[in-house]
Amino acid sequence: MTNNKNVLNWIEEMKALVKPDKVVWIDGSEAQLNELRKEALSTGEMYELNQELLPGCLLHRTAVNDVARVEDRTFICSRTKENAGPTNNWEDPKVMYDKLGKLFDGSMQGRTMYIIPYCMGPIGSPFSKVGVELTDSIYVVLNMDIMTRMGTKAFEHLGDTSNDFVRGLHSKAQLDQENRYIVHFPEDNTIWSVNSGYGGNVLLGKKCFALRIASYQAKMEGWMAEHMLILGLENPKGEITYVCAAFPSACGKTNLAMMIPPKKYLDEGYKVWTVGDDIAWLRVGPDGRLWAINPENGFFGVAPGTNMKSNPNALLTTQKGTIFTNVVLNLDNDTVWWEGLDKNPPKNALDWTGKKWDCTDGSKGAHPNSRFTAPACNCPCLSSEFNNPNGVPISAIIFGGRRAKTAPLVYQARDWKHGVFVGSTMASETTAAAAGAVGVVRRDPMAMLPFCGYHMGDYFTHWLEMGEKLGDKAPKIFNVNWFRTDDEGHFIWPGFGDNMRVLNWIVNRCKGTADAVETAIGYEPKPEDIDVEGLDVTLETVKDLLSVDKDLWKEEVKGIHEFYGKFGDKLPEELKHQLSVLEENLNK
Ligand code: GTP
Ligand code: SPV
Ligand code: MN
Repeated sequence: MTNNKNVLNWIEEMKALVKPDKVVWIDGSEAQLNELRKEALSTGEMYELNQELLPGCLLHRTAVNDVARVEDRTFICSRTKENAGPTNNWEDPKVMYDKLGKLFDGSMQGRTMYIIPYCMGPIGSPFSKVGVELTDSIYVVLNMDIMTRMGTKAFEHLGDTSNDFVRGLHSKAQLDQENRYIVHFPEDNTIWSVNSGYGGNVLLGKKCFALRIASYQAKMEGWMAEHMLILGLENPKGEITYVCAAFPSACGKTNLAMMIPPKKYLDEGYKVWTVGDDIAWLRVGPDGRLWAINPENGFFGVAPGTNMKSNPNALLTTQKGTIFTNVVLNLDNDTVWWEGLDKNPPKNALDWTGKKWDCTDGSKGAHPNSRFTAPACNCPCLSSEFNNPNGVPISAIIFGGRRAKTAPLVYQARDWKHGVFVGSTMASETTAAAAGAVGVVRRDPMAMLPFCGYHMGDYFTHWLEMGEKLGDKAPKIFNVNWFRTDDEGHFIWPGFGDNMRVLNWIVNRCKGTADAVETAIGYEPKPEDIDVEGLDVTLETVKDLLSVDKDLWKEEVKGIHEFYGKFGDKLPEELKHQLSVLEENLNK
């Protein structure tokens, strides 16, 4: 399939290590994929769903101890500890290669090794980059087919001589939790993942390559790899404004990217187009603006909470050619269910672990981090620019997270530098997307804490440098919070499609047609400029959602000081300055 010696030599080396019984080159053809599907069905790795109701759809269950990303077992093995920085786990690459070498040694004996060539980004785009993943999992092959441009065409994009490809090695091995490692060697363009079978740990094109390795490449090559959705908002005149938004895992990217505006806006002619729901690669274009592509080709979305009201476009996207992981199986008709899909949980069903499930006993049927892997081309609101090799020009960058208090519904940074400060000080409650406690507030700069492949202080510097390059063509930067709660813990803002009302203010700010008031933390809309017509939300509530509680923010400043303290000399002076400005503003 390729004559590229760099690829062939590396594969030989890895083969000698993992010692597979058989090797299969994945060409991406339907015939080959069908054979693999058949095999996975025969071994029970996959379960075939109702082919009339859900054509091409399959169900998979992971091991019960293997349901989310494992941040404490994820390493950035830069040559020096300094280069991985204080927010990443680090081990000397030599020591790590040695340690994992033992786990990989013979790990594919009695198994088949699949060689997956894949391209992140449209084939032929100057943004795009190739990876090769070696794996012993058919689940990985079938998911990579949905999530990337996979097969022979990826080798064609790479060419016969290039060495610019990411070397990914994955083995399920024994799915041993104690020996589970997700390890990145940024200077070697290499990822080794062992003892897991869960999405984010094993679909190496996604977080491992497109964020951790790519963020390092981006720093070296002068671009950006970010945990961001990309959407286009079309107004009644047919003008489309593109924005990116960085929210931590399970904080609403897929939902915002596929949002359906409220009826009133639809009637006026507003539309939202999805370019991406998780990752953006951004470059300065020939016109000096920031341009973005989505390196992925599908969506690996959170199932719970997805329904015809919250996100109809996502649900419709999953009705064919989709792999469901860790959801409920309805035994009556071989369809799937999860919490928040509808109010009729199936009576005759298996839960995500494959055990008979009694929906009345209060237990959850689907895992909170159960997911669907769905082809982008299924999405009813997919942007016509999805495959554009040049990407789309970005007018705004939106940061956001889950904050019960403190962060207001929306505010705008005074300029790019202040925006970098806002992004670098983001905090959010943890979710089920990663193993560990849920609902604990932690700092998650730019939603990249688990995904930055180098020293986060250098990452902040890189953001500031990108701002210098962009000058007055830099996107405007905003922060949003859909998750403020009342005293009973209920979300105050309706969220989902109604986030359009906030997005509209953001876009109008970019166009220079909306007003703002200056507060201690940045520019906010006038409460009456957030349109609440048709909502059960009063002007008073909007005021409340926009309020900046100075005491809470003074506490916030303490937290930021503590967090910034970690970065020592690597913390840019500019960010220290921004923090002192915030302190001054709060004391005024
Ligand atoms: P990853 O795929 O993990 O990166 O997550 P994501 O950022 O794409 O999050 P997603 O859109 O899948 O949403 C995660 C959860 O947040 C789901 O259960 C949603 O129902 C919920 N959610 C999304 N948007 C909103 C919102 O505007 N308001 C409220 N209250 N919940 C939301
Ligand atoms: C996330 O956790 O941010 C995800 C899912 O998008 S995973 O691919 O598992 O990282
Ligand atoms: Mn994500």
